[in-house]
Amino acid sequence: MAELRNIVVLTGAGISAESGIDTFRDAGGLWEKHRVEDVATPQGYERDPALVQRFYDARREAVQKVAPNPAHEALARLDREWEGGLLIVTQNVDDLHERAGASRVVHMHGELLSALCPICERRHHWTGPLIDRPECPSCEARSLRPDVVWFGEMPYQMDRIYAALRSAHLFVSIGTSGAVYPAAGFVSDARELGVKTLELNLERSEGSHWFHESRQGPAGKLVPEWVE
Ligand code: BV8
Repeated sequence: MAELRNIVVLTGAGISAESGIDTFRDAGGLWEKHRVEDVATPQGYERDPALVQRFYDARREAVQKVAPNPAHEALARLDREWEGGLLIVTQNVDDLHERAGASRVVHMHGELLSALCPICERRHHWTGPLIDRPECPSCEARSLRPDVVWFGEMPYQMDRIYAALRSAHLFVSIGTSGAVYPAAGFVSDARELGVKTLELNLERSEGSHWFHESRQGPAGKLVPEWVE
């Protein structure tokens, strides 16, 4: 791997599965019989804010009770030791990459432990519930929402992500079904740029055919093996 200089890693819910966080495929529809596409939309929030706040309050509470797994730890080791360029682009809204020690991380779909004030547009580190409509610490408006990117909203830091893909030599996708865009399109973007592509996933995904190489297995086993 020494000859490769810049790496972009994309992670999805599958990398956190072995930490005990349900993936969307497993939890999809299980949570109060709602699909993530229904509760993770501005329309869903408009329609029933309490339902959506409860959905995120429950996940914000749960994420603070689990720990990073060997896959997060291996990526954090790569982050510390790799002298070349590295960007971990995660679709996940948990903080397990950071808690494992990674720092070159971008949360393109936002973060559970952050609350966004739609009035003053400031973000606040947030560990408690939002259901009780707490005041924004900056402007005191009582409209804080989860700081996550819902369907139909623009993912965060897309310019930075595409710049990293343009200068990458290797694109590795870990634990994602390839069901949600624009993240699911990164592999074809990378291929068009001549970037080597590798998929590490429990099973073949919707995008497996795009990858030069696709390995199946649990991230807790495949990621440490790949990082070594
Ligand atoms: C956008 C945050 C453009 C919240 C999420 C109509 C209108 C508008 C947009 C669209 C539209 N139709 C389509 C779109 C685009 C849309 C989209 O892609 N829809 C899909 C349903 C077709 N995308 C968007 O809307 C995005 N925005 O396009 O904006 C735009 C342009 C200009 C101006 C404005 C806008 C925004 C999408 C972000 C949605 N938010 N999350 C929250 O988390 O609650 S998406 C959410 O679901 C996750 O973040 C994640 O991205 C996605 C689920 O994907 P995965 O992470 O892959 O999880 P999944 O469960 O699916 O798969 C898990 C995988 O792990 C599996 O493959 C499994 O095999 C594997 N696995 C399991 N265990 C393990 C394992 N692997 C390894 N080891 C294990 N142990």
